[in-house]
Amino acid sequence: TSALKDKLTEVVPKEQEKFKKLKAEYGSKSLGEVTVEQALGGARGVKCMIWETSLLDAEEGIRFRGRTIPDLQKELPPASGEKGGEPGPEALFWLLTTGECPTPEQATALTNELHERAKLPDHIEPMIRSFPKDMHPMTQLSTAVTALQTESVFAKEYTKGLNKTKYWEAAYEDIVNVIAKLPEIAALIYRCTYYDGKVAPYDKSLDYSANFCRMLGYSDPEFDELMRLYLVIHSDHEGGNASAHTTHLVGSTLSDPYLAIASGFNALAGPLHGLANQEVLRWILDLQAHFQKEGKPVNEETIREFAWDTLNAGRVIPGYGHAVLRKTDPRYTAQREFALKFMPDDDLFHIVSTIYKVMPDVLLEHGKTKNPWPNVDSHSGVLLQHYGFKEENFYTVLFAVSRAYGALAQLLLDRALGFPLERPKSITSDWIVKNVK
Ligand code: FCX
Repeated sequence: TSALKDKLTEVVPKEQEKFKKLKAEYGSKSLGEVTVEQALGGARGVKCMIWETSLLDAEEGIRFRGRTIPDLQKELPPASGEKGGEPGPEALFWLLTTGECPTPEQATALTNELHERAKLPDHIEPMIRSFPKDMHPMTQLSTAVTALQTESVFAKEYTKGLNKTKYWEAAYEDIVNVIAKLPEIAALIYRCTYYDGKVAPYDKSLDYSANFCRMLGYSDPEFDELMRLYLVIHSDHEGGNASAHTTHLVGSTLSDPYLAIASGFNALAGPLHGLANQEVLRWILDLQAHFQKEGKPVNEETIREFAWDTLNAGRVIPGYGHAVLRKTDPRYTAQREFALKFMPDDDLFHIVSTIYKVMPDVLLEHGKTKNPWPNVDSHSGVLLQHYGFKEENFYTVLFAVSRAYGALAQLLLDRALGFPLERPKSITSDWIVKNVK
């Protein structure tokens, strides 16, 4: 049984009706023009995709189904069951897919459903164990999830001749199954790459995040809270970002959810996107080591000097700038608040705070980036380090586990709403010269 699937069976026909009306009423209206500059510039600001689960405002940041991160912290049930605790990604997934906040019972029902679906098929574990230790964890993740595609209900049913009206139901099975299996896959990659390959037994009495932490090898309840926060805030950032968009695009070919999310993970693995979190941490550690060697303190002046060295070498400052945001990312702020509460005296946190003081001015003076403020990746690594999670090459895998919740919630809606194959029009430079007046 699935409480969420039952709920979606009520919600989906209403959503289908809503979209039918939307098309009839607004179908012929314009969403704005597209300039040559936008076509050359990575389609920034071109409105041509529907993404129901979240919306990004340049000034205010992300809202999930209309809710800010502080709203989620108030309105979603805490995963630990303790008042004031962080909600987990299960409760968020309920909200993203149905548009409604779950009751504590509904959130728990989804946690249990995920536990029931978590077991990996036999071929995955030996495959991960056989990967070379120097294969990047994101490559391991994407390969393992692609190999998990043997389990796709959508692919099997489609081959048998699935009726279009049933697409979402088959997609639901794959989507919830893949989310359920990610913690063990990620934990296997982590334990095999950096440790003895032993993964703690799966504990169904815990919520998704706490069980994930145990399998990774962490048992501090504070770290569980951090993991819940982490998995919630990295999940969704509207549809145009590379990992979400890739998942949506690949899924639009009716490639099944396993293949679609593995493609999204490959996009997340780029240094301008999710991989920036590992780059940030490296940048901070390099900075620390550099000035230690020179016998200088890490302060506003030396950070400024190091930032200019990076910029003058033709590199970007990781963790700063954004394609849409024009203010401090509220996902950064949520992590900063966590740090102020749980680790106000941490050395690396102080460095992150000092970087925050000086970097916007440096980037403004540099004069290139449209957004001199920090993004989500600027803070996450330092929080993980505090709890002993030091392997920065793995950080993007945590981002990926979270991103699966958001990108797959929308993928479910894509199939429920009958969204077609995505196929924007491309043009050549000659076409522009000939046709654009
Ligand atoms: N440091 C130095 N230069 C930067 C910069 C930064 N942090 N951010 C932007 N710029 C530069 C760009 O490289 C570009 O230079 P160019 O004209 O020589 O090509 C110029 O400023 C204009 O870019 P802008 O329009 O502001 O930014 P884009 O939309 O093109 O790119 C990203 C957005 C996020 C890719 C860019 O700000 C960047 O490279 N940041 C550093 C990497 C990073 O933190 N990525 C994570 C983003 C996000 F939160 C996530 O997906 O996880």
